[in-house]
Amino acid sequence: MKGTIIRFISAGAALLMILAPSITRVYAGRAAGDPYKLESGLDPENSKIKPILSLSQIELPLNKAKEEPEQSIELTVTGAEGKYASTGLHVKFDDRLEILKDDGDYATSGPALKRIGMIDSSPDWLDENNVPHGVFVMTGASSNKGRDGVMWTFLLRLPDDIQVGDVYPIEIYYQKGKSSGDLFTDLLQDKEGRLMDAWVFTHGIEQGYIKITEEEPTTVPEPVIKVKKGDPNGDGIIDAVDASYMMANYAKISTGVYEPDIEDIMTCDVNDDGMMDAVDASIVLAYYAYVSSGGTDEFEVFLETQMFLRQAIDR
Ligand SMILES: [Ca+2]
Ligand SMILES: [Ca+2]
Repeated sequence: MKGTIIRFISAGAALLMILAPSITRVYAGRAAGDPYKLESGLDPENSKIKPILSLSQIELPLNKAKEEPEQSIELTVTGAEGKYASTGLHVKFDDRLEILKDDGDYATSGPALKRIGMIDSSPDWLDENNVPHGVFVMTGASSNKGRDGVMWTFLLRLPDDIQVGDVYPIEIYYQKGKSSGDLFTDLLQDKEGRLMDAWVFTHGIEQGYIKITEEEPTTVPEPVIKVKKGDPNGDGIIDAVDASYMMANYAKISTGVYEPDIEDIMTCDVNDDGMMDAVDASIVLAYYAYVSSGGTDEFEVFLETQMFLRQAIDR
C-alpha cells in the first residue's frame, strides 16, 4: 500500500512537470474530499482523454461585492468534447455562502449538457436549518454527447459581513460512497471511460473561489457639458430660435419670475458682460444672419470680430 502511494505521488509529480508548460493545466489537481481509489492496473497518466473540470475563480473588489452579493459560479469542462455521458459530481460551497435557487433549482445546466438526455441535481450538505452548502449534479445519456463548455451554474450569495481578503472556496468534492461514487465517464464505462474518470478526479480539477479584494475607486464619469454659447436650446445650431429664447429669458429675469442657472449664463451671456439681455439676443440674431448669408466663422470667432461686441463691453 505504502509503495503504491509513493509511486502515485511520484507519478503525479512527473505529470506536473510534463504539464508545466501548459498554462491551463498547471493549477489543476485532485478533487477535494475522499481519496480516489485507483483501480489496480489503471494508470491515469495513460488516459487518452484528460479533461479539466474547473469552477469559476472570481476576484471581486469589496465595493462591487457589496453592490452585487449574488454571484454566478460556473462548472466548466474542457478536453472532453463528445467523450462523456454519465457524470455525478459534488460541488461544495463555503459555509458562509448561501446557495440560491435559480429558476427553481440549485443548479442550472449549461450549453455543454444541451444534448445530454438526463440531467438532475439535488442539494447536499444540509445544515441544522436544512440550508444546503453544496449540490450534487448528475447527467446520463444514451451516447457520449457531453460537450466542452459550461456544464452547470450555481447562484451564490455572499454574506453581509464581507471583508477585504476573504476567500470563499468552492470545490469539486469527490465522494466515494458505499455503493456508488462520483463519476465522470463514458456510456459504457469501458477502460477509456474509467481512465478518464481516474484522471479527472486525481489530476483534472481546478477548484474555484470568490476572493474579496481592495475597493476599486468608482469612476464617476464627468458630466458631459453639451452647452454651447449662443445655443441655449442645445440643438447645436445657433439661430433665431436661440435669440427668441434669450429674449423670453430676458423678460422673465427682468420681472423676477426666473432665476437663471449656470447653464443659462453659459449659453445666453454671449458677450460675457454678466448680463443676459437683449444685447446678447441681438448678437445671436446677427450671427444667424451672418451664417444664413454664407458666413463660415464659428460663433466664437464671429464674436471676437464684431465691432458691436466691443461697444457692448465698453458700455
Ligand atoms: Ca439653438
Ligand atoms: Ca450679456
